[in-house]
Order: sequence, then C-alpha cells, then structure tokens
Amino acid sequence: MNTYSIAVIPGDGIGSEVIDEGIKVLKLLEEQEEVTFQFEYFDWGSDYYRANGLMMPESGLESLKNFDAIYFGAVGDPEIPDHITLNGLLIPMRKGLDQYVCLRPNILFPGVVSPLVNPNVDLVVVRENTEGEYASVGGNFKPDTEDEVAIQTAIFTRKGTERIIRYAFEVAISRSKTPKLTSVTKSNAQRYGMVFWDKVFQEVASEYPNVETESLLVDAACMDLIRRPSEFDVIVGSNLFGDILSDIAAVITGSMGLAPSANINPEKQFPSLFEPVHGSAPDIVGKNISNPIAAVLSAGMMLRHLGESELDEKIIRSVYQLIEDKKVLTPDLGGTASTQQLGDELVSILSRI
Ligand code: GGG
Repeated sequence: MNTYSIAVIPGDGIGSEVIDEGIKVLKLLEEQEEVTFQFEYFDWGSDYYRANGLMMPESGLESLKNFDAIYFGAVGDPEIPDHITLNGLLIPMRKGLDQYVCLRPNILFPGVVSPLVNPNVDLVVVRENTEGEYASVGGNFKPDTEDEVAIQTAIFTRKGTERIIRYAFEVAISRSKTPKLTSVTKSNAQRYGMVFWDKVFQEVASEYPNVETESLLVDAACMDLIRRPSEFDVIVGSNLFGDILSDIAAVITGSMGLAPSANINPEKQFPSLFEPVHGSAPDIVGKNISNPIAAVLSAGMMLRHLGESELDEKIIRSVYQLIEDKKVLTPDLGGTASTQQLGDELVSILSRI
C-alpha cells in the first residue's frame, strides 16, 4: 500500500473552503483504494503574517522538503499588499523547491457556458515558474523623493529557458499524435530576454521535428485565445506571460473555479505543489459559494504526479458526471449549491465510479 505525506496549506480567503472539499475527496479515495495519506496542516498565510510579521516561518521551506507533495489553497488579503503576500509565500516555495514547471490545463466541460460563442477549449499552458519577470531582481533608488527610480529586471537563463521549453515539447508529445506547441514572447519590444527565448525555442524545436511549432507575440496570443482557442494545444511562456495567458484560458472555459494547476519539480528532488489557479477571492469569502472543482482537480494532478494516475482519471470522470448532471452546481456555473454541497455530490458520484 502506498502512503503519501502531504503538506496542506489552505492559505487565505476561499483557500480553506475549497481545500476542505479536496481533502474530502482524497479521504474517500483513501477509504476506497490501496492508498493512504498523512496530512499535516500549516497555518501559513496572511493571518500568520498579522501575528508573526512573516507569511511563513524562516524554516518553512526546510520543513516542506520532507513531504511527498504540497496541497495549497490561495494567497492574497485585502489588508496586506499583494507583493508582500505573494512574495512571502507562493513565490518562495516555487523558487526554493525548484518547481520550475507550472502546468495549467484548461478544458471546456460539455454543458458549461463559456463567455465565448461555441468555443472548443482543450489546451495546456506551460509556464516558466522560477525566473523571468518574477526573478525579484531590482531595487528602488531615492525612494519617496521626486527623483525616485524603480528598476525591475527579468532574468532568462539558458538552463531555465531550455528546460521549460523542452518540458513543454514533452507535454505536447504526450497529449497528441499530431502535437503542436506555441511559444509566446514579446521579442519585437524585449530585444534581449525574449529574443533569447525565441532562439532557444528554435534550437530545442530542432530536436522535435514531429511537433508543429508556432511563435506568437503575447498580444496576438491573447487575441487568438479569444477568437480561435480551438487552435491551441500546448502553450509555453515566461512566468508573467504564462500567468496572464492561463487566466484567459481559464476564464474562457466558463469559470476560474474549474482551472487546476501543478507547480512541478520534474526531477522529484523536492516536493511539487498543487493549487487551483484562482486566488483568495475576498469578494466571496465566507459566503459558501466558492467552486471547489479547481481544488479537487488539483488534488487529482497531485495524485497523477505521485504515480496514481488512475485515481486522477476517477476524479476527472466524477467532475464530468457532476457537470453533466447539472443538479448540484455552485453559482459560478449557474447553480445554487454551496461549496460543501458540491463537494458532497462529487464524493457521492466518486463512490459509485
Ligand atoms: N491559488 C493561486 C493563488 O492564490 N494565486 C494568487 C496569485 O496572485 N497568483 C499569482 C501567481 O500564480 O503567480
């Protein structure tokens, strides 16, 4: 029997609401299958910051290294600047645990209403997750004076660029017999980092002659995600562009509440982190209407990463069934169900699969 140790960090806002439902699903699988979990909860996030002046303890990363995986909710609080919350919790975990792949699959489930007319969406955004525009290199010169200057530098290393592009080619091959990979940059304006990315993309592409490739500027890619989403299969982009493109890709599938993600260290030298794409959603926190599907699908991605792909398949099938039934849906999907009711319904469907 496989046992996995999971660090659970619900974080801020609706994080704990949706993670509770994900844990419910994992506990059902535990009852049903030959798998067990050892969950350990960490109260890191904005409340921890209010009490301790840090989003997580200084030894936080070290303690996470002992786990098989991290199950994360959300970060962000209206009372604390976003650059403190994000840079104090999520970004240090991605960088410190070398989770250089951020995998964000987006599917338009049959029956879900997209803001677009009749789109067909089944794509994956592969986002570079440890450097680029999120490298935190820069500084302020003469702050709070009339001469103040802010410098923010994006970092593109050969190692970092090559490995994410190569990973994206492998994802493309694993998804289709006629794989296609779109690389997104802004090399007409960003003449060093992004031109370098394009060069590395060409080099790595030569190792994958059977993959159709395309290079788009980020503005064109944003437009095309709206007007021809069906033509995308796998998209690879820098940290910032991957973040923006994956939000567009999520929202055209009908709700941010359906989009899961994985922050992966492919070499498994460190634990990977699994979280819904959505944030802490302070506008709906406590209303019990948050959609837990993205968190549940993220738990499925975690199981797949741990080698339990058949359990991920079961979770995905139960989500398809729940959406097809149209009986228990949260308001973002046109229903009236609460977060817990949707979670209970998923558990009930899953117990019959
Ligand atoms: N569960 C994802 C989350 O809390 N996201 C908040 C956020 O601001 N994310 C930015 C990012 O993913 O880089």
